[in-house]
Amino acid sequence: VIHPSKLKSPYTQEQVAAVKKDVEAILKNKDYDDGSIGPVLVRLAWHSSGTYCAETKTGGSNGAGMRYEKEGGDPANAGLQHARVFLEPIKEKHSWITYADLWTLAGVVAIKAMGGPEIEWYPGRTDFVDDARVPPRGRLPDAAQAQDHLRAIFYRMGFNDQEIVALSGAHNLGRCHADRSGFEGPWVNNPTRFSNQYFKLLIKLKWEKKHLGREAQGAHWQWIARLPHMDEEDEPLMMLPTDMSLTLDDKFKPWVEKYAEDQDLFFKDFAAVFGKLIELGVTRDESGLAKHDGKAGEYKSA
Ligand code: DDH
Repeated sequence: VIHPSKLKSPYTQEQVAAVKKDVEAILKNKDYDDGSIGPVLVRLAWHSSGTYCAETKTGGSNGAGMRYEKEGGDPANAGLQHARVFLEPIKEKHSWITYADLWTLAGVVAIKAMGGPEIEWYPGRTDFVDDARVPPRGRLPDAAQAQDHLRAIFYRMGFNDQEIVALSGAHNLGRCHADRSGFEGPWVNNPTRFSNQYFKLLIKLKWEKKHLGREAQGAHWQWIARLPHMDEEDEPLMMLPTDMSLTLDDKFKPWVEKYAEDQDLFFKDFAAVFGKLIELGVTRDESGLAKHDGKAGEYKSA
């Protein structure tokens, strides 16, 4: 099976560079959240990929199933319509790019622009023409749960414990919105700058349980804490039950500690694992285009 870098690209390098430039240009947005649409673009790339099931070879970013109500209307994807709407003018301008490629590329561009690592991205994803192959709901993680659930969800995609912790470091970016997930607040004090701060704070701060009283949305409580310089009126930082479970597990915790100590190691591992995430289920043929039957096989190495 051929590595995607060796396959024919459906787009020229100039075309890809033009889309990257246009994504970079829309990231800063003073009217949105913390001044950047970067975090929600990263979440779009992740949620479009994170439906993958290695056993049945279904789900994943190929197909751009979130355009359909079946996937786009999944409560787990609440809020991602904003990300898709932000990217629409870029899709209109560069109509040759598929949604599946655009959503994953935008996530990679956003991570880099927010100070994160360069992540390898390969083109060739194709869009479904109807919703027949859209993966079932319920494949994305539920933040109210703990380690066992994280393992069930991420092992299904083919990730190991180290990769689960590295991927979770994406919560350096962005925030929770009460009207989207039922949780609220940012994980770190500079949520538009990619770093290993999330791991440092997970270990260092004294986290307290805060009840949210939103049982209807499934969110009962989250963890909150403030940095020494923060006032009582300042919005506190937060951790989801799943985030905290990384520190309560013998296999996960050593990785949290390593990434808290060594930002270079975190960047290197994050780049590798995010690159793997956006390739899940993308099986291209010799023309460089991904099929929807999962038959073209998976590449092993370059
Ligand atoms: Fe996440 N995430 N995520 N996450 N995520 C939320 C926001 C963001 C979980 C739950 C939530 C990953 C893993 C997990 C980002 C990236 C990644 C929100 C808040 C919840 C809840 C949504 C809202 O209210 O707007 C859970 C649970 C897991 C897990 O089980 C590990 C991963 C792997 C990534 C990734 O990108 C690799 C980003 C970025 C955000 C911020 C979005 C925003 O709008 O800001």
